[in-house]
Amino acid sequence: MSDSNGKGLRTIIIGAGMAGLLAGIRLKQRGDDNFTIYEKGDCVGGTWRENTYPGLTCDVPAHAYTYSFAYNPDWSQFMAPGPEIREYFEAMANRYGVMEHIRFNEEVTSAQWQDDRWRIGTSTGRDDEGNMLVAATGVLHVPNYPDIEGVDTFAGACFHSARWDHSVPLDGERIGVIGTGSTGVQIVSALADRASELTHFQRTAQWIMGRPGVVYTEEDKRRFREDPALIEAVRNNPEGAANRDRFLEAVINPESPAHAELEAILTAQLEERVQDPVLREKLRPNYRAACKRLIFANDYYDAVQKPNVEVETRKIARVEPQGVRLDDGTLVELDVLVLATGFRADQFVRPMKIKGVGGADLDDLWAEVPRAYFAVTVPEFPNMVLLNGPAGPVGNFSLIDVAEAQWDYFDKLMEPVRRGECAGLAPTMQALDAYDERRRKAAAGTIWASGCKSWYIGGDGLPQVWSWPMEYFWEVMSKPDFGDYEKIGETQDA
Ligand code: NA7
Repeated sequence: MSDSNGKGLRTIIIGAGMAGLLAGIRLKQRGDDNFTIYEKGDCVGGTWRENTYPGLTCDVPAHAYTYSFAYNPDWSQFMAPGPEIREYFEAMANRYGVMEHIRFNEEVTSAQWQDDRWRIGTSTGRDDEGNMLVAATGVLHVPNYPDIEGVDTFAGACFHSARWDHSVPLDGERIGVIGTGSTGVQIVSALADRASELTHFQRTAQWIMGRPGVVYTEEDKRRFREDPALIEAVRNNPEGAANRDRFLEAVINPESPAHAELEAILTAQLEERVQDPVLREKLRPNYRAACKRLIFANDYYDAVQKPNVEVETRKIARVEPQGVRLDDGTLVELDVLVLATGFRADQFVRPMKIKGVGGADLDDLWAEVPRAYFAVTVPEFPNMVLLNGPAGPVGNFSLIDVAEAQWDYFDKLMEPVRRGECAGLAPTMQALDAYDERRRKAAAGTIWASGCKSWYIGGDGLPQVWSWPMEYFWEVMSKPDFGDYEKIGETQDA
């Protein structure tokens, strides 16, 4: 039972990455200590804990990839390296007193809405219960292993980019990298000067945008520390905002002048920066710009023009103990093989088993594709919020801003529950269906649906990405429409 301000209510948070920590911090800030964060790993950081590959860099400017309430004047670069971001989250977990709420090395394996509350089971056999369930499990956390014959027969070291084996020597080795997403591009850029021979196996060429390689000096950091308005200026830089707006226009409306301009900029960069016409044609995508998530890199074109680096576009036939056999019979001999082959982006909270009202199974509702009302809540799964959940704004923006808006929405949504008016709130199925129909229509008209393969595309063949202007997202997140929600369990002590 809750008291009138909901202090008796308990929150279970799944995941101690950026979004799970945010939920914990926000609860602490409202004076609520009644929560536990379950984390399957042994430290905080989520994607920045799992990914430790050489060259790991966030593709959003560091001062924008920062909690709105905790600026960091010490970012070393305009785009921060992964380890620094993980340290930032660790510092935040300590600063806001969230660390002691985290149970590490404990994975939530099941969650069930029963007797007007969530009951969860964990990998250590613990049972716990709470009134609210925050699924902050991240989007890209289940590695996609390629179905290439013979991968397990390779005699050297072979690992997925998100399972980097730091015991494996890289200097002077013959290294192969499969995959040309943002990860593969960053790894190749970082290893070009270290490998004796580096082969980048490319199935699909990528559109690549140069990014500022600005390194902040101690003097810059001192100025950021003394004058937070300078940080604001980076976060709200009108040129950056204008570029973002133009980019959004380009992806939502592929026939717009903004898209033509984007494609012209990317094409000019390719032509100016890659000298060898044969290599240039290998690197030229045969689909429209930004159909796949745009890659930001300032050193990839330089890396692949080094004499020890090869972009290999011939098809991979299989992997053999000595290396990669191409389908024309050539063997590329390797010591190390990195699988930068992406993630299964449709998993979200899965493989966890989640059951809602009356035993409703999330796997059933998500059989074709994960669905959530405005990307945050799910019918029959009361008081459950998905932070950075299905079809949210994942395209080249700060997911921190997105998670903060989603948390604020959930916080407002839970007011009737905190007041004791009901045990739970979930959107109606009608509301989800109506939203989803609009979403599908909008998604079908975006650049992401223009005919390339990418992790944005879901089981229904449509992009699982927010397909309207961001203003609309901020607007719908600013205030829940309670008319689309139903109360579950009119109990409590109101
Ligand atoms: P991505 O962007 O999903 O890229 C995966 C890459 O792996 C992509 O180039 C794929 O080629 C390639 N791939 C996957 N399977 C195979 C097989 N079987 N053979 C050859 N190539 C294959 O994942 P990333 O980790 O790079 O980036 C994910 C996100 O993390 C990124 O968008 C940022 O948000 C950060 P394809 O293009 O499908 O031909």
